[in-house]
Amino acid sequence: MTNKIRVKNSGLISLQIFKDYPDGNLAIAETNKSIPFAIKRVYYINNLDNPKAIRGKHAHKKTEQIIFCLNGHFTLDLDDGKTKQTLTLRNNYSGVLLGKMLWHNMRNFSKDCIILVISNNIYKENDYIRDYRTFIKSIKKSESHI
Ligand code: T46
Repeated sequence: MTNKIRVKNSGLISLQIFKDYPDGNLAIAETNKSIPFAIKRVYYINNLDNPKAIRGKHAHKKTEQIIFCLNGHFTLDLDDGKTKQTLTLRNNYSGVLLGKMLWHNMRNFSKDCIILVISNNIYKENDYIRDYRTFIKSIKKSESHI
């Protein structure tokens, strides 16, 4: 994965790791240490057997999340309304911040892919923008208020 994220409201987040080779590695996601917000929700996505699946296809109005690939790999498309960037996430100890108003798609999953997401908010469907034209309109509207 690149260490240069060009889209707004994103960035790489590295977990603290204890490497006990060959007895395993221990990675820690702790609020106000590696994780820059108070964690309210954790969910994971597995059984990604459909090679044509595209997940995400939305932005969040306020919720901030960090997405990790715990196993396998997948492609993450990011779009802040101006800049677009595509990353490949592989099983490692760095995640990508999905800040507010950042359109994201996940696709091209390996069959063994496991995605972990840490969120600063409980699930609220009204925090999602699931229509791309509405997302672009909201970005333009917020820019006109600056
Ligand atoms: C995101 C990406 C990275 C709930 O009821 N509670 C939850 O906490 C979540 C995450 C989902 N759901 C329901 C809503 C849908 O009926 O589960 C169903 C599947 O969710 P969705 O289609 O939004 O899944 P993804 O993979 O497209 O998106 C998910 C998160 O929803 C989203 O916030 O940023 O992962």
